[in-house]
Amino acid sequence: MKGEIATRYREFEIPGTAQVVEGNGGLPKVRITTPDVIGEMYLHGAHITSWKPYGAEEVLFLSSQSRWEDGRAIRGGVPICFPWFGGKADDPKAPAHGFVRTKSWHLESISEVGNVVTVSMFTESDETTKRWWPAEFRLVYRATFGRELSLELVVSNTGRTSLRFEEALHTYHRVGNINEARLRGLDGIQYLDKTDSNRRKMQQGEIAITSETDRVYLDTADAIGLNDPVLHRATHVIKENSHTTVIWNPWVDKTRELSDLRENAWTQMLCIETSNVSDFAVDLAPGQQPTLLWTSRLVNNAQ
Ligand code: TA6
Repeated sequence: MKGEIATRYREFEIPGTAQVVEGNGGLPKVRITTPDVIGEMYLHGAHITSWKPYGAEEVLFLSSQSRWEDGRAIRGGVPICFPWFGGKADDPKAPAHGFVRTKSWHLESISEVGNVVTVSMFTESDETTKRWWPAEFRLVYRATFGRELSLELVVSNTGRTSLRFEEALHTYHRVGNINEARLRGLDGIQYLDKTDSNRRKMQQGEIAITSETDRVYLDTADAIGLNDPVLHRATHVIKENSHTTVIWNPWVDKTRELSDLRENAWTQMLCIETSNVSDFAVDLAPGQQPTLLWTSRLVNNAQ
């Protein structure tokens, strides 16, 4: 298996910088190593599982109990939710958060400029996707690894009819201790509280996580600052063409319900999800291709 993956993807290799190797569960992953950054991205779900800018600790949370198999989502890193977010409104049997995070994507290219590496992957409609969603589409995802991590998700409507979808980059940020972490950038923004029957509420001031938190912040394009006094750093999340931000921490009980999260994992993770969901689902005419842009940069020792 090992040799087979390396052989199969040899044409994409950049010696000493980027290789496709066998990852967890035998799944192929792109491993990136430059003087500026270390990173990992699986073809399974085009799923980024590691981003470590030079001199910094791992930025992304990855569950030690994650599943690594076709048809299952990786727990942690950056799952891509598409074409619906959460449950599918008209089909309770449909997979949560859509189907692109549980399928293998195609590797399109790996390129390097200076110490910055861009990996491009794509997936498109097929017999399996049409079982759940009749649309014709193509997704291209470009991930640029450097001292910043930049992600571009380009959705194309390759069919003849208009389509509507939701999308999210469901990023799991690693924190030193969730009780100490603080989020800025959503003050005065309305949100739907999924832990309280989707009641509409207003955010006041910065966010401290003190219980299960599952909120969809609406009509916001603002940058987010995650302050982490335990890891002595702040992470800035900047976005474009995204009108909602989801904030999630499962806390104690919900963590117990999730078999791919260990007992106290909730203390070390916080999801900040750049998205277009709920009232901000995207309508796409044939031939159109909007790009969801997400960039994160670390500011060490911000405290
Ligand atoms: O983004 C928050 C959320 O929608 C929560 O409701 C929670 O279910 C979480 O996603 C994880 O979903 P998953 O399907 O990965 O277990």
